Amino acid sequence: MEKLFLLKPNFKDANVDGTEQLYYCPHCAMIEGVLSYYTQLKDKLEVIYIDFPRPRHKLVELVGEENQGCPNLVISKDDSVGLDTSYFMSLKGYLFVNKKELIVRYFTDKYGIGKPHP
Ligand SMILES: N[C@@H](CCC(=O)N[C@@H](CS)C(=O)NCC(=O)O)C(=O)O
Repeated sequence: MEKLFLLKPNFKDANVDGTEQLYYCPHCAMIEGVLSYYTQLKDKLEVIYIDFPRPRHKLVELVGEENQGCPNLVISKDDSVGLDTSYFMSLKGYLFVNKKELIVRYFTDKYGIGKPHP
């Protein structure tokens, strides 16, 4: 099953301002919006919420330290038989993509959901 990693909201980031300001990841929020529009995706994907601080261990185990940006969709080659996955990166037998535009492209190709209006 495809694993979709999203950051939990309400994190602090000392690298931005060193204060108590809380943040959410706007890229993950966009994916959350798509999941709420197309609720059938929630039955198809394993959605895994992880904490903001790096290293993000569950993700690093799959795709390595340098690829832990979120949102991140990790799939196996079996998940994508017959689909164009040329825009995925490949590591340790997994395919992954960590750009929101490409994650929703996969959802459209595989599950037939709508596309972002141009
Ligand atoms: N181009 C990516 C940007 C995603 C992004 O910058 N995510 C941040 C969190 S808001 C992140 O995980 N950055 C890398 C890191 O913190 O290690 C997208 O469109 O999805």
